[in-house]
Amino acid sequence: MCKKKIITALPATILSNATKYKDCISTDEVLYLYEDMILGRYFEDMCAQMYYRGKMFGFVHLYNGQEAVSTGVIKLLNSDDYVCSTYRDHVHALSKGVEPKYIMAELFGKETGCSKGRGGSMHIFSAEHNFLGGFAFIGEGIPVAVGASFQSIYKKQILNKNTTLNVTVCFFGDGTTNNGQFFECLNMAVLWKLPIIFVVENNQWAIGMAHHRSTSLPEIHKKANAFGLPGVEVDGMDVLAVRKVTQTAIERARSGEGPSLIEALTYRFRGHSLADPDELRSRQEKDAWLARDPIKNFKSYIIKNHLVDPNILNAIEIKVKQNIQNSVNFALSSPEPKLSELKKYLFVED
Ligand SMILES: Cc1ncc(C[n+]2csc(CCOP(=O)(O)OP(=O)(O)O)c2C)c(N)n1
Ligand SMILES: [Mg+2]
Repeated sequence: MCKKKIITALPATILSNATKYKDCISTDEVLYLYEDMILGRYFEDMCAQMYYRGKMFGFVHLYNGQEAVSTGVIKLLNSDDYVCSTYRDHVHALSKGVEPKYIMAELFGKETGCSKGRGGSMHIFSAEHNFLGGFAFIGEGIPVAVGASFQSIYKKQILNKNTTLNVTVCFFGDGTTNNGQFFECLNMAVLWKLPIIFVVENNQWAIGMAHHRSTSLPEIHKKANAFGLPGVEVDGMDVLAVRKVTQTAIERARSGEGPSLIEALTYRFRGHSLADPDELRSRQEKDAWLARDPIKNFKSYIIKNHLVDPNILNAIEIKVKQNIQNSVNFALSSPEPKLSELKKYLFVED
């Protein structure tokens, strides 16, 4: 029988690397990153409240604990770059610039939601932001993201459109890397030198299955070697470390050199979904990761290094809370979709 292993620490090489990334960052960048992380955390906390008050239906998977990954990666993208998410998608959409009120309204099933209230939590979508979704099936987004990156390169190289090569970022979890689409898509991405970045958010668990019990080689980044693309491991609780490795991957993709894989080691602070009592993970393991909270750590780093006046951080927190309250009010006061229009968006209309 497999012995229970508690994953509490990151590899020493990762931890020692992380501090050296924290060198040159401007005050504006610090504030930009901090605000995005706070937005993600407060938004999800509000979702939990609203879910338990019966305002949302179906499964709702929250992102608490993983904010450094979304912020560290997406905040480096151009607005017309693509992001493909999973069912844990609210915060990726927020980082990509989808307004919280449209996501909240979607979660409430309202007509004003970003998917017109027909999608819900697992199907956040915004064509305007090149945010490709929101997918309930694991691994479903990977081929979609490969398709998006294929059209980018096709436009530039075959249709000779003289545009900047768009980059696609595809997020998925550790458990998903045991699915076939992952391997098939790494193969195609390398073969066609696609401008795509595969970001594995290794939060150590796939619902109640511990990562090391379900996979042949728990160091996922090493699987990239088999297909010939760079695979790097990063401390996913350190926004600056994530940002640093993403910069390299974006430069590679944008210049036509091809795909990269980033494995971000992280942890979800809540159960798999809001319906999960979260009884399978040990207290000891949870506490070890909670002590590495990416937002608290980034805040104390900012304060310790006198990067920003703490009052400014407090003001950001108040502003974000107000924004989220406004989003709830917007969602509450928005209309339901009309029953007669239930099938309205199933097919493209002429
Ligand atoms: C194709 C498919 N098989 C099984 C499931 C059931 N399922 C939902 S979430 C999940 C675990 C995914 O874990 P991981 O990829 O690590 O993502 P995380 O939830 O940790 O973010 C599974 C197996 C599914 N949604 N789709
Ligand atoms: Mg996982």
